[in-house]
Amino acid sequence: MDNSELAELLNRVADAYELQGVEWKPAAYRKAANSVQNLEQDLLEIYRFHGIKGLIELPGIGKAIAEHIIELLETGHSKKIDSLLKKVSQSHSEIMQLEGVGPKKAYKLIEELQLSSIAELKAAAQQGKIRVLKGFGEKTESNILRAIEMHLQGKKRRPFAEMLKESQSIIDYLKQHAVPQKIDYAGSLRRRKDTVGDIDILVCTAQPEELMKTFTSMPRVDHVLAHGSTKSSVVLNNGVQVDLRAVPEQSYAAALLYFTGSKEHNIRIRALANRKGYLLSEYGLFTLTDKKPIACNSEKSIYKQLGLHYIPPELREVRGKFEATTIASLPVLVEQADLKGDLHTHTTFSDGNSSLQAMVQRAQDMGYSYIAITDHSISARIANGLSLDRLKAQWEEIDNIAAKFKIRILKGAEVDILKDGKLDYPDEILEQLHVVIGAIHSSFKMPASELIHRLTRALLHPCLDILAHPSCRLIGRRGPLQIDYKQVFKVAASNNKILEINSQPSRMDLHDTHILQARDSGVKFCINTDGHGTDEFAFMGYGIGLARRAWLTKNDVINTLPLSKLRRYLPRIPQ
Ligand code: DGT
Ligand code: CA
Ligand code: CA
Repeated sequence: MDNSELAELLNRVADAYELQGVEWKPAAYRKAANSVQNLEQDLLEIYRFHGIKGLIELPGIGKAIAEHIIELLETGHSKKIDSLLKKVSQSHSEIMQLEGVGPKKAYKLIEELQLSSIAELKAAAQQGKIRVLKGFGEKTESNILRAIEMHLQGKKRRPFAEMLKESQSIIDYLKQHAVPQKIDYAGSLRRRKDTVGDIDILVCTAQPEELMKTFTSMPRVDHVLAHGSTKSSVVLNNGVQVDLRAVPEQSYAAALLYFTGSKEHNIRIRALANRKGYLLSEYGLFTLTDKKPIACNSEKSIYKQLGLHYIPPELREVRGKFEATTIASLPVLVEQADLKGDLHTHTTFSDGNSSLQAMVQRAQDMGYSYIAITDHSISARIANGLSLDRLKAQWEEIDNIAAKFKIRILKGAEVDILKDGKLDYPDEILEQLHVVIGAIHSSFKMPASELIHRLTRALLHPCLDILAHPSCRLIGRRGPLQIDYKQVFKVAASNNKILEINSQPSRMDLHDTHILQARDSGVKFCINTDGHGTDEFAFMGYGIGLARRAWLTKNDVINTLPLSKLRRYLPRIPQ
């Protein structure tokens, strides 16, 4: 059982407890699942070398859960978990996770309609069988239908981070077992799109047959869609499709360009090549008249031959901006090394997995010069939000440890934007916080006009600095707030409020097209991890990818500024 399989199982245990109305356990199992999912190392390996102690040291895993995990690792089964899951099938979990359904409604639907799959639920909704149930109306029925559609779509496209990890493990496997000369992932993954349909991998090898055989017989392959000497496709046992292409060395650069896409970028660049007297294909760059190959050993040299600057994969989309990539100079896109700090992090004070001190230490080790500690506010009960007393205790702790660190620790909070747009701490407290991040965590389905009013009121609060994960979507689970974003961007821009680009794999929020729109309205951004443990600082790269796809430079992102200049945007930071 590998980490992903184990994490999925732990999540199902959480679902099962949730369906039964058990308190606390669902959150505990979800925390453990999250922790396992984010591990770099194989859990089995940790257990082998460090025993149960190694497991308990991991964030979110206590003794009881560790014991179940060991049983699973050793035997593939756990008596308690097996009997629990008998009552809750995979489909039940899926029904429960539909947007707006939740455990209580799911339980009722499953019992009263005797459901065993999402397809049956869909049929029931289409036949009007849901609206007649007590507590469900016509509106709920149509909401459920919409949620099912989104779920089915979400199944097709997966979060970038999950697919990146998947592709890296396949590349590692192929490197270990087949020794390719060159190997890269391409497609939407290389363009760092927020969701990825399938994984495309390109190789150059002297033994394509052997490599293809290694690929199609990898242990995680569920079935093979195609098997050839230059092209194979498989579906892994988690449903992810992987396409592999093998090309000769002289075609590698052109093939990488081709399979990186996007399709629309390819079409434009090919047309441009034609206009300049060339033929560009996945096999190489040739003269148009006599088809003579022009040696190009990198994508850069192909672009150069066509009179273009190197276009980073993130910009290879069509956004009415292709022409911009062909003229003068391209912007220097923001990159990880530009960031001076993270302005959205959680600790064990609220729902984080690592202590305040551990978070600060890791941020310092990463070379940051500041970190904002932004635990949840009082109303966020599920997230263990901080009462005023506990918030003040946190300030005290920050003051006590500050001298131990070179990095500056900013006192912040992720403050709930309540239904009426008020912020969840009194003004005299907000005024003492160096960083106030406002966030919507409930009532996502209010009418658009009320949502806009709610957000506007929050953005007009003099103490609100940053709007966290502005669209509130969860990839594949909850769609973005249904509002006219331009209105929000306008209010943010004219009041100097910062929009967050949240790097959590399931959020990736704002989405790139919204970032482009917001920037055109004059908004500045802040790329944060919203990290709930020291291992989550590594998520920053995902947010950077989104920012780059939206053409952001260092100047658009406030956390590239040194502390002294950051005060321009966060004026309550003391000297
Ligand atoms: P995805 O998988 O839906 O997230 O998106 P992509 O962009 O990875 O698309 P995919 O996997 O269908 O194809 C990989 C790349 O191969 C694509 O970005 C560009 C190239 N490609 C595929 N089909 C065509 C085509 O019909 N024409 C051109 N010009 N390029 C194509
Ligand atoms: Ca793809
Ligand atoms: Ca593909």
